[in-house]
Amino acid sequence: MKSKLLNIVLFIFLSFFFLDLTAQQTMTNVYGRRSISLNGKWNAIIDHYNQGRGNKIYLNKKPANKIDFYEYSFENGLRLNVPSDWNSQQPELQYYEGTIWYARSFDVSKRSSDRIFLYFGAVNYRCHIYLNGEEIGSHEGGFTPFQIEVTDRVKAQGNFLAIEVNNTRTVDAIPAMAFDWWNYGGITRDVFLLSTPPVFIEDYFVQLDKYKSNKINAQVKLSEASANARVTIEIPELKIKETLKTDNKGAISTSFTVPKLQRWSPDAPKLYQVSITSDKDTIQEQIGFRNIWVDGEDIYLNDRPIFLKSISFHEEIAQRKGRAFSESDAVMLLSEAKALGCNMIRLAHYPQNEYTVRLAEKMGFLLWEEIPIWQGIDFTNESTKQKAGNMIADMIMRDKNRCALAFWGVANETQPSEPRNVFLDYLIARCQEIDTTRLITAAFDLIRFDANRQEFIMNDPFIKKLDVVAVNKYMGWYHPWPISPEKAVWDVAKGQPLIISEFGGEALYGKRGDADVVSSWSEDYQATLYKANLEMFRHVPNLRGVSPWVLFDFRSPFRLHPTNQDGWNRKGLVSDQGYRKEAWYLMKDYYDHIH
Ligand code: GCB
Repeated sequence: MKSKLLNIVLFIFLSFFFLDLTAQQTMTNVYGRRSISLNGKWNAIIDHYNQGRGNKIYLNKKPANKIDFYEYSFENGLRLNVPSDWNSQQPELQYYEGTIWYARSFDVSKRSSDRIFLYFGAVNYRCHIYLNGEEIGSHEGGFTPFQIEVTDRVKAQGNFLAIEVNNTRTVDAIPAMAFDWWNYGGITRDVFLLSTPPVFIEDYFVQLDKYKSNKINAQVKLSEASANARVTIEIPELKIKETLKTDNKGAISTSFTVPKLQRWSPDAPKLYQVSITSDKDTIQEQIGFRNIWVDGEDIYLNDRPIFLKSISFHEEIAQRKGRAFSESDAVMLLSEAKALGCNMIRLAHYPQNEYTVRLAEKMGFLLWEEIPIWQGIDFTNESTKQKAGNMIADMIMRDKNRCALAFWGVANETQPSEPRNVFLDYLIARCQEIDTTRLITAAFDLIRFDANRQEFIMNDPFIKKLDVVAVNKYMGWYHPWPISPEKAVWDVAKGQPLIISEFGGEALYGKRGDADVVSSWSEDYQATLYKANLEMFRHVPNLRGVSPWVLFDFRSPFRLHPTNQDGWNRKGLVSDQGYRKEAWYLMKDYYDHIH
């Protein structure tokens, strides 16, 4: 009893302690703010035995007299690009998992009343942030943004910023100990200093009503919870302009009826200029409007049933053997998906950078975005559950104004259990606290062939909680065919729309081989596998979309075969050198003909 009490006291103490240092939810539309980029070359120190924090290397001390010495220096050592991963920047860092310190100096010329926020697009996986010798925040989670207010901490000149980054895999992390992609460490996305007026437009949510094609709903929240501040929303092309006064939470909520609206769709990705103005602040961005909902076994986009021609990729540029992080990286990844004839991207398996999300919307892709609840997650761990909830909330807060976003994915390949159900219920609730307009989905790999019924079936009652059910099924690769593809009958998620969210097999580009032999790792066998799967899809009655795994070969320490894999997952339709494999053309033909 005593020790239980002690634990509770300790828990409360630790919660406060960590809360104090935790980074804040980011403001909406960072790319529309006044900002100073802190991207570029940073100094770095590899700290494999975690000595830096104890030695307070973030103080960046220099010997001042004859007896002083310091066993570190940020100058004249390793230099790393930010953003980027560290693994691709030095051969000896390829497999590195541990701590690396990043540091740089910066100056700030600010208007006297400005507030200043330090913003990170993503740091993988944990980090502590030190400014001018003091720890000012920490963050966990490798794919979501965070900010820390530094208004009262920055000087006009000579600020010293140090970030202690650690990408060690742990059982309580998300993802956890093993996953099928490279564990790229570092400051992997943009770093900015954002400046705002004292009271600024912190958050807004402007989207078309889920079902009504002529009703735009808008909510705006100021950074200060005070009533009677004026907020104006304007969409000039739709002749919308309305000024409202905030309630005592500093928020407004309204809706507009628009008789003539051109809705966004993959074929015509129309966006409108939206501007929001408050007393001292103004922010603009391009927003699109569309309806997406489910009725029975169909998914409706703008009142018409749609078949989702999807593809997945990791946030990686294979040729560079590193993380993708820039707009030109996004152009590369998305152009290949466009060429394949896709109307959707399943962003695997974590929120990818905002350049990709924003460009995908402009290019006409629907998006499925998920957090890395990828196998092996400890569903019994309460703090992991809280972390996952925060991650999904951060993802939605960042992207909720992107009409391209059609799906929030809560998990990939989980096994039924009570703790799993509680965990996923919690994630769905966290999604719906912020946004009830998107479709909720999750990918399962539990399909099996029932020999008595001669049918593919799945037994996981949790699917009833989802708008759309998704399954990953590797027929012809991990599972030999128990029946020929043209006879394959599916009785899975009847009454709900179903997406085959992964299928495929590996082929080493340029390798010819026996088209019937799985272990030939040949383009010929991969093509056979695609033909068979595409045939099977014709017999899945509630199939409303497919998403082959995967667009590009990607790096993964999961993959052990020395010659055929060599640390790569070779299920790509495009090779690590950017060449299309035979199966790419089969998929292209399928997408060109299915509607
Ligand atoms: C899966 C996973 C995906 C893997 C893939 C594979 O089911 O969702 O992340 O990369 O299988 O290649 O085995």
